[in-house]
Amino acid sequence: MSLPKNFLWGASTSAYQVEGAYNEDGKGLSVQDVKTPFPGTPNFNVCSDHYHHYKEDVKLFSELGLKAYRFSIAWTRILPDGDGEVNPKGVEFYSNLIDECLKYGIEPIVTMYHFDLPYELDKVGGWTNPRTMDAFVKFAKILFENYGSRVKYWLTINEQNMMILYGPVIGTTKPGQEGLLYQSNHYMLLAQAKVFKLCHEMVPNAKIGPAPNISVNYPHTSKPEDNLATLYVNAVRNWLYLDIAVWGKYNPVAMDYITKKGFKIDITEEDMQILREGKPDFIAFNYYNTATIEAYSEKEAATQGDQQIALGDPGFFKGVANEFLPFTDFGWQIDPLGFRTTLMEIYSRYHLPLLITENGLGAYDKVEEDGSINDDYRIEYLKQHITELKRAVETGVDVMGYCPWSAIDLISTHQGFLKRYGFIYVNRDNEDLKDLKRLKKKSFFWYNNLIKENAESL
Ligand code: BGP
Repeated sequence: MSLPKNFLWGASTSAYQVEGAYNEDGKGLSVQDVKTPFPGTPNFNVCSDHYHHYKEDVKLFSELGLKAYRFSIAWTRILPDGDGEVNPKGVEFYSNLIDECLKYGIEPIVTMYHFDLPYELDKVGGWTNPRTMDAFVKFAKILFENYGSRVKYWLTINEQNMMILYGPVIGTTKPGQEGLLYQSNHYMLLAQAKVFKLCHEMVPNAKIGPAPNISVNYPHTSKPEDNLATLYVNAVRNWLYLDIAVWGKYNPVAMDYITKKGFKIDITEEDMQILREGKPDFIAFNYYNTATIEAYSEKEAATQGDQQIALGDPGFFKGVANEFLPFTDFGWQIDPLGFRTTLMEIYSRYHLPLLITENGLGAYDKVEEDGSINDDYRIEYLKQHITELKRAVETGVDVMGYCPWSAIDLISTHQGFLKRYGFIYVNRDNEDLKDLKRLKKKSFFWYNNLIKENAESL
């Protein structure tokens, strides 16, 4: 079974993790710029300094053979305070980046918002305030006006579900806002639906979709209670977001959880109309692994997690280790078959083309004396996942492209530069910026070859 000739072999980054230049050329501050980094990890001021290296980086992406580059636009470069004056320098930077991609025949896939809410909007309540929803629509309009003729693929919000479930870890939920979590979620969903509609009106040839983090999870045992707990996790983590994006309907199981947890949401009939009217053309999603779930008694204490280590919610569900799956060096389980299952399940539910916008292995990479980086573990991880992707396609799942995380090393949300994902090594660490030199890893040459042969060998 062959993948389509126009398959979007890509790779991903996000603005706040790769660009640096956090206060240059008129950029405003985002919540990521002002947050306190995890102990031992750097701030986001320089990152991989992609802002100043973008020409060199895009040239490397073309040598890598990328057909697509998925990056995000820093809202605060375009609108420094979130919804006021446009910053022409910011507009120019992404215009140049897009042109640079197109020059090499690389399709830009643009995420509008990847965890970096403008700080000025955060100060007035962030997503708890409907003003942020209007600001996002205004921001999207500026992007369509400026880049609509050149960008064919748009993604609205990266991992909205993870921002809701793990907001304090990602740096997107402030203490005191917890009770309004699902009200914020509702405003984000409304903003997204409005932007879907706006995109179709303003750039009818472009395609747009959501970009949550989706995985279909397992009950730990065949105990009916574990199965029910898993149903809740899948609804709260996955289907809540996709049912609204695609059908404009709140998932009833997720709604039951939201209500029982005591969250209040103000939903009007007009809102539901907006949600029904905004339709995506495809579903993009990030996949790192699955979770394994047990029932969780109300009497037990809550457990912590991160985007990929399932949290526990007393009375509903608890994430436990899956005894059949290995772990990465950073405690995330590795589940290529779960990737196939997830692709098949999403496609069976929604019948829309799928685009993988993140998947990859965070690891400690070592530069050898001769400058080589032998990341065979990353090659193995990607090989296994792409093999399962092909098997999903064989069963009839429509997959548009695959953009692993990440095109180039960048700052991880938790471990800074200790945990690397890129095909291209960036010579810096958590303490020292060094020379920021770019080095091709072994996985670079492997991926380049895989793209050339359209993964026929897998
Ligand atoms: C996803 C985010 C990315 C990225 C990735 C890896 O949830 O969308 O921004 O950071 O996870 O996570 P980490 O950096 O924590 O290893």
